[in-house]
Amino acid sequence: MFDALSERLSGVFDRMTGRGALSEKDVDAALREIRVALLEADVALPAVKDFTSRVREKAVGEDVIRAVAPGQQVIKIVHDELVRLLGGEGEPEGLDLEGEPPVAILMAGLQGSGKTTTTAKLAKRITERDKKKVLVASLDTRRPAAMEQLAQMAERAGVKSLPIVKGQTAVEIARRAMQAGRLQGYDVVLLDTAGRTSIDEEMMTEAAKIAEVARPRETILVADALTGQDAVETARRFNDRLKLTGLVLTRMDGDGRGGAALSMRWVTGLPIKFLGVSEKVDGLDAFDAKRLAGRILGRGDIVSLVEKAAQDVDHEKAERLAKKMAKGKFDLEDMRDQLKQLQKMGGVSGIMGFLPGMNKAAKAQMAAAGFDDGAIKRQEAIILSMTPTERAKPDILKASRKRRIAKGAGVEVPEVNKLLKMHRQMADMMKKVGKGKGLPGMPGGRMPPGMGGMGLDASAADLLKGKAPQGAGLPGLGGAKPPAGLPGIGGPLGPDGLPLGLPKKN
Ligand SMILES: Nc1nc2c(ncn2[C@@H]2O[C@H](COP(=O)(O)OP(=O)(O)OP(=O)(O)O)[C@@H](O)[C@H]2O)c(=O)[nH]1
Ligand SMILES: [Mg+2]
Repeated sequence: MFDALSERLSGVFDRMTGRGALSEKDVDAALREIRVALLEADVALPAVKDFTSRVREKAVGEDVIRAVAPGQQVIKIVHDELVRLLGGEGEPEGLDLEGEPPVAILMAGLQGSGKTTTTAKLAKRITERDKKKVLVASLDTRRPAAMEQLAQMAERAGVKSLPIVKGQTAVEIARRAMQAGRLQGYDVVLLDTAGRTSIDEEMMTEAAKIAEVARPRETILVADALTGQDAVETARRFNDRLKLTGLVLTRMDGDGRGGAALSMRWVTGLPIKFLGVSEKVDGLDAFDAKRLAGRILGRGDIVSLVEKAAQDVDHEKAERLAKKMAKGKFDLEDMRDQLKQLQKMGGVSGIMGFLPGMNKAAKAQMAAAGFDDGAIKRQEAIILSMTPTERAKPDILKASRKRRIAKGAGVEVPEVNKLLKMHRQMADMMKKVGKGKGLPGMPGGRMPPGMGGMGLDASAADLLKGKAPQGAGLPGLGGAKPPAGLPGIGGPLGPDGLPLGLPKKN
């Protein structure tokens, strides 16, 4: 299931992340493809419309993280919206088993949807995971051998089933099951019902009577995911008549297109609680929207990178640095903060692949220039070998101090010089920015304050206008002229390769 959808979305994402900036047009084109992919996966049209409009709204909204490429951010947005479509974040809900025992759970659904199998699966799960005493009972008086089927499955699951008494009505069996539950100290009674080929009046009346007798805590609709939108329509109609509390989608192991699973929550508003994934009694998975979205999109790495980038921003430090920069100050301690920030983000290797404008050649160039995680660590070591006074006033660093520092950091003196030169260049640029001169190549110096490695406040408008703040926010990383201004390389700071987010100019 979802294979075709996964593949299509993967194609869309590849095209999106293969480039630096994304224009509004690019986003719309990607959304059109996503829309087609979802429709082909048989997702209900209104759900698709809602989904794409929400993604668009966010993608052109303000919540953009500058340290991450626009394409990746769109993937994260698509991911988050998919999670929402499937039922939202948070713990998988499971069943509500609260209340005075025996707690009844009523299973409903069309013929052959998997009610009996799911009843046995749930019974096993509740027995084993929730450590409850569970009784199952078949109210299926319609199909010959239906009761025996449940009894056999229950035995396989290691769960007790209500002894079969021929000739009773479904309502009578329900009453007997609840009585047995009470008298024999069961915690949970699962009631399996007869399936119909369609929802009819008789079935609904019977279901209502059963509900009256058993007072189920949960009424679960079992729906066959392979039937696509039919399953969704069935669920909607069931829900109009019975007070459903949740859904189980069966045959998720089949090769359906997945549209039922994707639209179910949106259309019915009911939580999907479990997924049936095989014919066996242990073939039941707790439903987890995040996990399923991850499986469909298959871009867990990018999603977690964007999440990490958002989390790792140290706002307070950023504020402090912004203030210092405004005064034209940027000492070695600040530079160290930047290096640390870079490491937090997974180091150079972790970030290179995600930067806009970093093609293979640029990466090779950077590697050749010796810009790697080791270099960052050495630079940090050099700064750490300095006294606080030296860090605050690097001007006092003469030959003897440099020798001491180099020794302390396990490097040669030229590397200390390189770092100092780089710091001077960064500080010079900070000063310029602080004095409001803006930076060459930066449109009007229009970069919001975003320090400590990345700002959260770049306007998406910039991203979409193609002014992707390439690599901005990372110490000298990224940009069309890759190695420029990279710590460890000591080249001049490239106009595109800003070492820091820069304060906004008006
Ligand atoms: N592959 C797969 N097969 C399933 C799953 N759930 C149920 N089945 C199969 O679907 C068929 C019907 O399942 P039942 O549990 O008998 O369905 P039912 O809704 O009780 O059917 P009726 O009582 O006749 O309405 C059986 O062959 C099951 O083994 C599932 O998650 N995956
Ligand atoms: Mg059955």
